[in-house]
Amino acid sequence: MRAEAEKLNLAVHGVYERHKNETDIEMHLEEVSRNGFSVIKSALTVEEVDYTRQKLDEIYQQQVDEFGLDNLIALKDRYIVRSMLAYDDFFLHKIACNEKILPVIKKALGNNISLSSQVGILNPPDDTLYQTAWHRELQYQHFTISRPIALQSLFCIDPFNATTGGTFFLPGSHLHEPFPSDEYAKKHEIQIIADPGDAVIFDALAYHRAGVNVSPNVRRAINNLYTLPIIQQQINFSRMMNGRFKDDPFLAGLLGYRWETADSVLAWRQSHLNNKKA
Ligand SMILES: O=C(O)CCC(=O)C(=O)O
Repeated sequence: MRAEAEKLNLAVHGVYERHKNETDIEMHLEEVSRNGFSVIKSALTVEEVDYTRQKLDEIYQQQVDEFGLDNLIALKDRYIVRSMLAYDDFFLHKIACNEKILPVIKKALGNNISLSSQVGILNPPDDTLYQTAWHRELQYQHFTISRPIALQSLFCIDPFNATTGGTFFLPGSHLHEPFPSDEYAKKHEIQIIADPGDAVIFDALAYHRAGVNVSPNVRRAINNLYTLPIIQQQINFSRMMNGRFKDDPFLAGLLGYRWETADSVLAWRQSHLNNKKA
């Protein structure tokens, strides 16, 4: 991709200041900064996609059995799989810490990152997802900010297209406080057309929505929300992991061990003292 970009040398007139990218990571971040989203091709191999598809369905069935389908329907949480990385390390290493995605997230957010949520979406052919309504992942928030505090990676596990109901984004919507008018949204929405294994990186303030799936098959996706640790995790992964990966400096942050609220002044001071001595 860099080689293609280097061939371009667009003529400009009256331009003093011009953005230049040295790497693909910077190019993706330029797209995220201007549009709110960027597509990364082939983040997963064909074998990894197959494994993900099968495991997503298995974990979903486990969660349905645990909580009951009627209860999930009552919560509008049907077709949603939660926290797969606590069930299978594949979802930690190959999805949340994906080697093509994580460097982009780290370049934007730094090394102190918390994973707020990891959610699988099984967009069904014969029903409509709650997520077809426009939303920001940072729900109820109507501010903009000069640099991202939360980014997402949305993995395409099945084809994303007009028939399967690929995700729609509103370009630049992370740069404006309110949701735009309905006419504007209808006119400017862009649907992601992507292959299984591709992923979309996006600003958590960018408005997006799932499309309606009119194909005969389920459209699976996985949404990871990475935030600065000033934002609370949706589900406490460190507790679900039960001490696993606590000694890994990066994963201890990603899973939330490092950001847990201290129980008392004494506990806070003690843990800071232990860190200083370590
Ligand atoms: O399923 C999709 O295409 C989008 C899912 C979504 O909007 C979400 O997880 O927030």
